[in-house]
Amino acid sequence: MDYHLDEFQQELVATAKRIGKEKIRPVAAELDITGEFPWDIVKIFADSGFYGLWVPEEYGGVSRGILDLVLVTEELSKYCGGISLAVAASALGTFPIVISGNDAQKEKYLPRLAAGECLAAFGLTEAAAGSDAGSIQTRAEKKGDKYVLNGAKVFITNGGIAEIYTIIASTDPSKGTRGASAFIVEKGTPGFTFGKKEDKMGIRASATQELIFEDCEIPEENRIGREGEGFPVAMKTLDKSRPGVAAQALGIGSGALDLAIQYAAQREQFGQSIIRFQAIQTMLADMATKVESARAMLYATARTIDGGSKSFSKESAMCKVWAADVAMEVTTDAVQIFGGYGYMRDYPVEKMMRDAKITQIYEGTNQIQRMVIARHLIKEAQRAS
Ligand code: COS
Repeated sequence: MDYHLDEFQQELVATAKRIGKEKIRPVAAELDITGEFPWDIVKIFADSGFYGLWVPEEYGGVSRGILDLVLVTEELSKYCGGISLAVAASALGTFPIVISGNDAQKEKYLPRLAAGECLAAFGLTEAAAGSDAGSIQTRAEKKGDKYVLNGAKVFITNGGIAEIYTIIASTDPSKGTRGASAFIVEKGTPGFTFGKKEDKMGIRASATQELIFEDCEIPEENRIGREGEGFPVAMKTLDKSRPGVAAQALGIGSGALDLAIQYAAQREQFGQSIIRFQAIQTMLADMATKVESARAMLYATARTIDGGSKSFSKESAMCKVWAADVAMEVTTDAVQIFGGYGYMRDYPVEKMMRDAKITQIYEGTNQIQRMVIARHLIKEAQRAS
């Protein structure tokens, strides 16, 4: 399908494809084993201008938008769903500042982030606050012109390797979701350390680590938005970042489809290549149809956001839920087409299946996305009646 990308976007995709082929593909399997973070590739992402895409021009970016982020993430994820996260997770960590930060915060942090001189990470999830994000326990207590943070955040993508962290903490536990606030915390701040480094099923080239705050003092000027606005800041951030997860899922699924087609064309059984069998053709046709529908919905959502729509939670949840489910189905089918070889680590499709799984879980499980969608449907129906 021709999505009529502009010249800048076509260039962007071509650049991401080149990096994917030349730099990511040769190391993806090895980093999947070692779990090493690919700093050399991040440098290439930075030099290619990827980190400036979602940052306004006046703060060192290029004022592009979600569609550009999605295109880059999709393309890179065809080669490795873990390495591509070094881009998308920094976008997630930067969005609270872009969306709700004041001028001083934007001036201080965005130029470095846009240049890719450092990465960002987003800290919401806690051991006992996953889907129920409103029940966070990390406390930010106001003391004079400072906040003192105590608590821990788990499963943080870019944890340990990012320099800038946007953290949601409770400033008033009695108020629940209305008592949370958002903060910028820099790596190296006394009282801010890193805990458990996760050993994951997939996306193993992406760093995932616990953040620990022990009497960590943050200046008041690092609070994003007003006190009590942290939960809406987090939700608005996720509305914008979930298409990035959809793009990661789409790239993984699309990459697995390409490999399955190539393999089916060359693998011979019963005296002919297996792509000539209707059973395989039907599988490939279904896989391709699902991938294209995920892409169409994702690009439409990204254009809705970039076009300036005020409310897009439902669309964002829809494209995330659909692309993630498609990625899981398509990568599983790709392993099936590869047969016994697909199950072995010598071929890349089993990694894709492992990488795809996380997209149904993080940035809100697919069950939570369906809840968000249903809540919107109910509200829309009430408005219409
Ligand atoms: N944009 C702006 N504000 C929003 C919002 C959005 N998309 N979604 C909710 N809010 C506001 C609500 O309007 C409400 O404000 P008021 O108290 O002023 O009415 C407040 O936030 C609380 O919303 P709600 O009542 O819907 O909160 P719930 O506790 O029911 O939780 C879900 C809502 C489940 C959707 C939320 O907790 C969630 O997204 N969970 C998944 C978390 C997640 O994605 N984690 C991944 C970690 S980050 S990688």
